[in-house]
Amino acid sequence: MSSVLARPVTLHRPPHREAPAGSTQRWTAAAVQTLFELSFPDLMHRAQTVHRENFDPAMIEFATLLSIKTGGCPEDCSYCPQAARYDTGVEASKLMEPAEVLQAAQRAKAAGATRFCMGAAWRSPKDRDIEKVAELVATVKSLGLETCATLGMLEDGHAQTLREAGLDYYNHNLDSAPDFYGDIITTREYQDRLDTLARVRGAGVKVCCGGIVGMGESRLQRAGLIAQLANLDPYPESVPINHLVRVKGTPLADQAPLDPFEFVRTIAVARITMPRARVRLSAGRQQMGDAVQALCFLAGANSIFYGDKLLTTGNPDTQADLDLLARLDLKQGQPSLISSGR
Ligand code: SAM
Ligand code: DTB
Ligand code: SF4
Repeated sequence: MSSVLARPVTLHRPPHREAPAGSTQRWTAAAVQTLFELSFPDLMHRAQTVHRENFDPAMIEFATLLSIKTGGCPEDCSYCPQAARYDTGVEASKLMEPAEVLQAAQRAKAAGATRFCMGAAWRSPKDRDIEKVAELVATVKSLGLETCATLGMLEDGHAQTLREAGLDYYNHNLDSAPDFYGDIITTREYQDRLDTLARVRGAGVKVCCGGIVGMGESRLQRAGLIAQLANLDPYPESVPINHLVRVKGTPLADQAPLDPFEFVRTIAVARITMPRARVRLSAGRQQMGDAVQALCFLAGANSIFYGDKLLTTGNPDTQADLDLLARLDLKQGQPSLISSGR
C-alpha cells in the first residue's frame, strides 16, 4: 500500500529501550494489518532492517523440545493431538523421571542445543506436579542449558518455585487473536492465558509466548494475535510462530493450507513489532520446505526447534538442519542483542 510507504518508517517504532525488550506503544490490529499489507519486498526490507539493528542476522538459536508428559489432556484445543477427546493415536503417559530427562538433555547439548524446553499436556499443573518439574528444571540447568517449560495455566506461587529451580523461560501461547479464540478452544478463556503470563512475568521468569498460524483465521486476526503479543508490556523475550501441523483426528485435520508467503509475512510482522525478541520459527518446518524456511530467516526468525521430534509430531532431521544452515551461511548460536539497537 503506497500510502503506508509514504509514511516515515519510525511510525510504529517503540521508544528506545535496553533489553529486555519493552513495548509502551499500543498496537491496534488495524495498524499491524497495515504492515501485512506492505508489498512483499517492502515488508521484507523493513523486517531485515529491524533485525539487523538488533541482532546478528546470521545467528540462529537451537532449542530442543522434550515432551515430559504426553497426551490425555482435558482441554479441547482444536489443533492439538494431545487432547484426550480426539482420536489421534497419541498415547497418554506419566511424567518422565529425572534420569530420563537428564539423558535427553545431555543428548540435546551434545547435538548443539542451547535451550531445552520441556512440555507437558496439562490444563494446569497441581502443586505436586510443579515440585516434580522443578526437580527436572534443576537437573537440566545443571548442564548449563537454558531452561524452558510449558505446563499450562499456573497458580500463584508456581512460577516462583520454577524460577528458584532455575527456570529461564515459561512458554505459554496466546495462540490466536481474542476474536478467534472461541472458534478453536472452548475449555478456557483468553483472559486465563493473560493471567498466567502476568504471573510468569511477576515471578521474574522470561516469557515465551506466540501462536499458531494457518488455523482458518483471517489476516486481520493474524494481525490481532501479533498486536496482542506486541502489546504485552514488556513484550515477550521469545515469540514462537507455529505453523499449524494438521494432525489426523483433530478438528483442524482438514484445514485448507495457508499460502506460505502469508506465513513469512507473519514472521516479518512479528520481527518489526517486537524488534528485540527472539522470533522462533516453530512447528510446521517439516512440511514447509527449505526455501520457505530460508525466507523466514530473512524475515527475521532467529530460533528453531532442533531435534527429530517436536512434542508428538515430526521435525526436520538434525543433519538436514545443519545442512540448511550451512547452505544459507547461517550459524548456530545464541543471537545476542546489539546494545545500540532499539
Ligand atoms: N498444555 C500446555 C499449553 O497448552 O500451554 C503446554 C503444551 S501445548 C502442546 C504448547 C503449544 O503447542 C500450544 O500452545 C500450541 O501453540 C502448540 N501446538 C500444539 N499443537 C499444535 C499443532 N498441531 N500445530 C502447531 N502448534 C501446535
Ligand atoms: C510452541 O510454541 N511450539 C512448541 C512448543 N511451544 C512447546 C510445540 C509445538 C507442538 C506441535 C505439535 C506436536 O508436536 O504435538
Ligand atoms: Fe492440552 Fe496444551 Fe494440547 Fe491444549 S495445547 S490440548 S492445553 S496439551
